[in-house]
Amino acid sequence: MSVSRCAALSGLALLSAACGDDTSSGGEGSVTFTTWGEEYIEQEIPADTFEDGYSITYDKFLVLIGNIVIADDAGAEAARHDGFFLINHTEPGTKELITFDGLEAKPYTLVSYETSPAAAANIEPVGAATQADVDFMASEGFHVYIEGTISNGTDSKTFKWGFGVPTLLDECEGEIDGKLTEGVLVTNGGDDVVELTIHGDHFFYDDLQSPDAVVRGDAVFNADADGDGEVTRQELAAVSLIDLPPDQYGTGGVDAVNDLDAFIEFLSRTIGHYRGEGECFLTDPE
Ligand SMILES: [Ca+2]
Repeated sequence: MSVSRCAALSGLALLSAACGDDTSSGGEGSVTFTTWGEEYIEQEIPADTFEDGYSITYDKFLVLIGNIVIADDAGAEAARHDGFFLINHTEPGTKELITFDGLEAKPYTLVSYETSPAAAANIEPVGAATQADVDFMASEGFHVYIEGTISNGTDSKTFKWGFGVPTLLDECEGEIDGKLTEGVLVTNGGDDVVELTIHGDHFFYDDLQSPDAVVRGDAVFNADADGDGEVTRQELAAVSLIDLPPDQYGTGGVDAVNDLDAFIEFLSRTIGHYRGEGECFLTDPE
């Protein structure tokens, strides 16, 4: 892979040995995976992020990340971690998950991970996450659990939502020093640090597939049918998408998403990213 990529970049064939990112000289390096929930989860999603002026603060943001696999362009696995890490991303800062050492120095273009429910025995709490959090996530079958507050500047509602849908984030790519890179790049003596970034605003997107989706709060805020100040998943499920404004909450080609709860459950599968804004191909694990 490095040969063809170098040749393509240089426009010259048969010069691979003189080209590239110091990956053709042999040796070994490592890859470290970290995770971060960004300011949106640590602090708030501010009103100017929302199309309709709402804002969000999170009090708890538990997410399971695991089954990390590194493979080369031919699909040969170089490293794998079977198991999940539980992170509470309201705890500030980047959390280190795992380092794979002794990898042959070369590009590995196929990197994947999961955000999926898991059994307690397969979950390792990270940082401020506790064994009680582990047992809670496992017994409920959640891959993500959030507690927070949505505010319109005057009034606020709380929410406590857990979602449990297995998701494989495959063929991840993101930018290294501004250059879009598939997977990871192991260099001799180097450590490629990959942030598996979690995006806290995705729960509030108003379209499942359009790149023009914006972040909205109105429909969620108004879903509190019994007016007790908390928006439950049951109340979200009572909101039919056809009753919302026609230019909002489009489902694209996604089937069987007819209410606001199913809509947000689908979005709960899209929170995992790669090196900040980088993305993966979302699918069901085998
Ligand atoms: Ca309520």
